[in-house]
Amino acid sequence: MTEATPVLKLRSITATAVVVPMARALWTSVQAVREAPLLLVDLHTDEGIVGHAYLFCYLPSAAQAITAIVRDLDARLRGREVVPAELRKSFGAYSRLIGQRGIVSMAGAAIDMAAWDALAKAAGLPLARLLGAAPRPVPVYNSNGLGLVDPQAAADEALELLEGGFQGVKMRLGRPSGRADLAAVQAVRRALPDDVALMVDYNQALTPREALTRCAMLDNEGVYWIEEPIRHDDYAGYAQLRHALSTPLQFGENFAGPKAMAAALAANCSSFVMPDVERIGGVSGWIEAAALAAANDLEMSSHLFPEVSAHLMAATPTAHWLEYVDWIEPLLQTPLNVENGRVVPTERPGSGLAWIDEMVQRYRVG
Ligand code: SMN
Ligand code: MG
Repeated sequence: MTEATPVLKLRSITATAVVVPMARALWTSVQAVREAPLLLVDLHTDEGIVGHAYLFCYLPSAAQAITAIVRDLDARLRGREVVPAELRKSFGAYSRLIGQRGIVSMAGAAIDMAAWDALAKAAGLPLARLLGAAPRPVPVYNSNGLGLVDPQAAADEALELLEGGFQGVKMRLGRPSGRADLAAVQAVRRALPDDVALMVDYNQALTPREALTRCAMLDNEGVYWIEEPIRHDDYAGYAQLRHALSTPLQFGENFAGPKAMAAALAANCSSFVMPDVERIGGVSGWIEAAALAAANDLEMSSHLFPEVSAHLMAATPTAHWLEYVDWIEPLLQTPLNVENGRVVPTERPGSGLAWIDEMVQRYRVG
């Protein structure tokens, strides 16, 4: 018999804000993102095991605000056992009055992810195995770059993004006119091999009326999915669009927890879903979301966080595509391995995150 896994005691939680230059800028319909504002969260235990997680904060100021929330939670959770369900209850009480959305819920998700990482390390298992799954290959699309650039530049960049064997790429849309978007989509589609999936993402740029016309223009252009054409919470609008289009609709990065996802599924408004681990409630929230997707026979992709998502997708019954971005890579001791268009979580214990301290110091802010 092997020795029982020790119960971990939470000693402290620390947060470190970094701003990491991105190899390829991301020109979305609303904002050009050139640097990744990340928050590294470390959960220290009395047993010496450290659980790691990170957040993508969208705005550097949000990283500072989340740091203050993590400090509150550190004071509240010190001395507790590292048991995600219990930590979640405590976080639920802490955040009930302000509400579990936005940056508050992101802090809770980071602690949940770090706790699961620590537990997996204590068990000597990769996170996928701790969740009852075998680390298995998951199809991955390259979501770096490919913003609102002119059609030729987009076509050239799309080809560059296939390096490493990617079987899909995602381009951002939301130019001033539908014709300009169409020209870019046609140029990229022509440049890509037929068997490479082309996803497109509006980042909520269109009104429901614009979306009906502009998405219809793309309906026969070999697009794999149309992502967030309209406001993320306009479920009636999504249902109407879905009815009007033959190209699948995709959304979910803005689901604020599994209950929001359940409401979207009840409205039967998307062909696919793609929750984001920092907004859906960390690993614990993801498990609930994956069960919802499975019960509804809905294919589920991941949003950002490819390292932990590789483990989560391995444990997701209806796993579809993993979204790959390389933003945190300069800080990682072991970058994610993409081979033949697939990513396989490693057999190393935990969720696969370990920081290069020197690089953390280089990009540290605040
Ligand atoms: C996205 C993610 C993060 C920052 C900007 C845009 C995008 C995606 O919605 O799905 O990758
Ligand atoms: Mg998106």
